[in-house]
Amino acid sequence: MPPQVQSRNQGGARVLQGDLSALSPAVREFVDTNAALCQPESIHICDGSDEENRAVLTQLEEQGMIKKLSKYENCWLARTDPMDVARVESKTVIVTRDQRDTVPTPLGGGVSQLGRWMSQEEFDKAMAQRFPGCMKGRTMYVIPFSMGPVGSPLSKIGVELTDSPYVVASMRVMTRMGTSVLTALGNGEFVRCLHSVGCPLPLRKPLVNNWPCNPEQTLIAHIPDRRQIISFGSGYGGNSLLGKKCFALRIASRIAKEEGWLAEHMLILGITNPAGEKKYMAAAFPSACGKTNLAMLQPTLPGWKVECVGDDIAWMKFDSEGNLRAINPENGFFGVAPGTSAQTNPNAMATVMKNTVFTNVAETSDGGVYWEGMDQTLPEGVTITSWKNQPWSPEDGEPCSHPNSRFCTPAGQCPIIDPQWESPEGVPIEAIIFGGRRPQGVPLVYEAFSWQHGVFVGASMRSEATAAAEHKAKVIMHDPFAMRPFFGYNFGQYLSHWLSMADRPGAKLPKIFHVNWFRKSPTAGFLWPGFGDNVRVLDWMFRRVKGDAGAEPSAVGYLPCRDALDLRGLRGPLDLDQLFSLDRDFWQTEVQDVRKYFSTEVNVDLPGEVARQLELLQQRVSQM
Ligand code: TSX
Ligand code: MN
Repeated sequence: MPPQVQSRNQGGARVLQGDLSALSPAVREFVDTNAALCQPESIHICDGSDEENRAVLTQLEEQGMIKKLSKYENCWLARTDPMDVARVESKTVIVTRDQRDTVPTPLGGGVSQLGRWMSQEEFDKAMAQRFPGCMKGRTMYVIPFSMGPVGSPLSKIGVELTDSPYVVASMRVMTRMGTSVLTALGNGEFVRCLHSVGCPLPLRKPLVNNWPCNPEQTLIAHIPDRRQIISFGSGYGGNSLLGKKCFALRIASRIAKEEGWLAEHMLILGITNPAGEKKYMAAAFPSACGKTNLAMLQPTLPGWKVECVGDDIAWMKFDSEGNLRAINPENGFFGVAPGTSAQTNPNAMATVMKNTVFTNVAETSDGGVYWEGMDQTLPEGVTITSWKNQPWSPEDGEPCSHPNSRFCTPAGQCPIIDPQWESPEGVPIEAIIFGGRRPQGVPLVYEAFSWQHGVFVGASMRSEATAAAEHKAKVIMHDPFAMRPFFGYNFGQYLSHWLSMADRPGAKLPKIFHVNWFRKSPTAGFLWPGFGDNVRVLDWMFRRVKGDAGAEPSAVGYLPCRDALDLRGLRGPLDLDQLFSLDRDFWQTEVQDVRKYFSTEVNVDLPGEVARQLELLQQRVSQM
């Protein structure tokens, strides 16, 4: 037994792995303070090794939290408490001195849709109600992690304290984690992340599915001024893997504003044309638009190649040459499983065949996984167990997998991972794509007239979303920059920050585009085949960036000239007129809806330039 196994911290917690005295004074102080508060039985400083990972997975298996999937290599299935299956927006808050530093004040005094503010006093009370003794009988894991390649000038370091071994296993996939991060940190700054499932031992009531959580007391709080994230009561996804939405979007967007860069909810892809020229693009889509599918696209046009840098988050900064350099701060994909298939995303399917933690998907009797839209005919005699751990058949009427079920899988395993995906200087972004799921009115693609117009296009983003289970109707929701749940500060100030990029001397501003793969004909179905054929749209953007594709101005932006889209080899007929048609009534209504949204939700914090872009759009529409 190594000597440190005997050691205890000041509060009496046994140190199971690692050496507290080897931590930097600031990390040590962070661990000691929170161990004293949460009173864990033991402390484990994560080193990120394979042996540690095996031990954590074995422990999870013994606790009945995960199950080995015999059909694959090192793959696991977790079933959560059905009360803990998604991010909880209503319980996610940002703590600042003034409410206006977090959210604009809605006109008429309603509740902002652009984030939730909590006062320091209210937060202190909430903290004192939840954290004292919350880790009793459990191990507190210390997870040093890097968002971005270890040592990259664009990367940032965090330390997450958690009582969930599921979080340890997931953070090892989603971030760079362990001893190398502590070395890179030295005595530098880090984001302080504290997480507890909120179930001290002995339990006050029995667990559901062996999944500890405390839904009544769930709270996910961010204190950007102190670079702190404090999460209680949920073990799931973005609520507990604090490097992802909490750090890489909410806290990072605040840091980015201060430091002059951008932290965005964007995929990053590399695209190579048949001549071997390569460009990088970043794209923001609301949920249910197939962002991960686009990030891993298999092009149908001969000679084209798409490679994946990231599927969810981009950190972007102009370098000294004026190029916008982007890194993917993550190390894995935490993707929605349902809808992923060999047809829609063969590269994702290949990625998840090993070293993957699945959560809330269905299980096959031969030790595999299953979900809605997997489009896989099951071998004779193979049966399905649902995410709720019940025998399942298609006639049941309920889905076998939870609609928000996930795979958590290493990015490096993606067959088309970009050779530069871990480049410390980042990849040069030449186009930014916004998009939405718009069944009516919005053309397949258009290009913004200017950076300022592009910022307006991002601010005006809307997408069709399946509303809450109570009302089945689909509604077109506003989701500016696909960041609505993820802004780390006032959206009006965020828009000013985006606009300010145009004032940077020497900055080569990327072109900005808007796409809509989902336009429908009033009579038939989708007007665009989508998926691999989307490369035809990327090809037009690629040539626009190079300066050799035709475009004509319209009310909404530049549209491809008649012959500018490469449609060779497209199967089936295509109604280009309908796909690109602009209807004056539709766009007048759209302008009114966006105007109403800006004035109620952004109110006095709306930058004058964005208001001006709305006026310009209205004028162009009225002249259609
Ligand atoms: O991901 C999608 N993409 C982007 C792909 C790179 N999806 C799935 C959305 C749910 C997450 C799409 N669905 C896309 C798309 O481009 N387009 C559509 C709509 C569509 C669906 C089915 C067909 C066509 C369009 N089928 C046939 O044409 C046979
Ligand atoms: Mn996302």
